[in-house]
Amino acid sequence: MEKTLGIVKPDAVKAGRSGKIIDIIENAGLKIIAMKKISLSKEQAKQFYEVHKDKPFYESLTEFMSSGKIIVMAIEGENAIAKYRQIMGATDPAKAEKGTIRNLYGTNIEHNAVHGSDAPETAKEELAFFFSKYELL
Ligand code: IDP
Ligand code: MG
Repeated sequence: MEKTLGIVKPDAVKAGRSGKIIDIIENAGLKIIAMKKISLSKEQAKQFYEVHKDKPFYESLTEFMSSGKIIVMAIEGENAIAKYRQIMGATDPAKAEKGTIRNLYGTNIEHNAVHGSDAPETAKEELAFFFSKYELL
């Protein structure tokens, strides 16, 4: 069993797509073991995406991620990290496979509806960023 962090980003929350997205996650056989709807300050968004601090899109990405409510989810299942990345689709919705979350609900490479951790180490760090160990039981 593996855990990963998923986020419904502000674009998809604003567009009223969170229910559809949760449906896709559950239909893939993944379990949401913790979930909350929150707002990030600009500072928190910068901290969360610190790995991208030297990228040209860092400023705009962190502005976007702090622009409205997000839904953070702890997702659990067998190979949850890879499985959830697969149902999210490619970073750029235009390149995301048909039927993936980003293909269905993403707008562009930045406003791409969802986030997902990319490896066991980052999943652990990202889950701890939003959830206490008791919330993850
Ligand atoms: P990922 O979300 O598929 O793991 P990353 O490369 O980790 O993709 O990028 C993090 C987030 O930064 C993306 O989900 C997207 O919102 C944004 N992003 C990535 N590349 C670009 C870009 O070239 N322009 C604008 N935003 C980008
Ligand atoms: Mg990433």
